[in-house]
Amino acid sequence: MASVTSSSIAISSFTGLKAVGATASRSSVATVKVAAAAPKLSVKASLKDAAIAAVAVSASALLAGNALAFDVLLGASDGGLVFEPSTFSVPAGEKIVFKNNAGFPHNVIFDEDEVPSGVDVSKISMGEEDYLNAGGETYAVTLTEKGTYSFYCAPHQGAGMAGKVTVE
Ligand SMILES: [Cu+2]
Repeated sequence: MASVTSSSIAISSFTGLKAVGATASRSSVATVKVAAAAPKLSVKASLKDAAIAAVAVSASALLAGNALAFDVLLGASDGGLVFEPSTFSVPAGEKIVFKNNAGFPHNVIFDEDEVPSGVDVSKISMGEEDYLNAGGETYAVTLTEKGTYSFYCAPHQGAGMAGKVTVE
């Protein structure tokens, strides 16, 4: 378990940096709204206020932590041995958080034959012998190479617990 925990922390802090960059583009949207909502201010004052608003947006996004993450449940609430959703798309660089929900233990293993060329599955997978044993435990990963990735849960691969993510 120790290796799972340390790996999750390392990935989380790495994606924290990514979140800052991603927030910058979203902040520009907020800037437009602020300027439009304050027509009586001079142009100079509007720009200053907008800059302050942009900083506030960045800070709140960082505090939210998972604001830019895509969540996948491990095990359906009715006990089904599935990923929920099992097929999805995320923008390159967005954190994917796999969260233990039911029917655990589960894990997340990427299939070396079904990832974009050049991707090292050992760097994005949990260990075959590492499991999320309790409800609410998470495994986070960030995929930066565009393409389609197949993954499965080692204990439940035979039961069909598998999924596919397209990184766009
Ligand atoms: Cu499983």
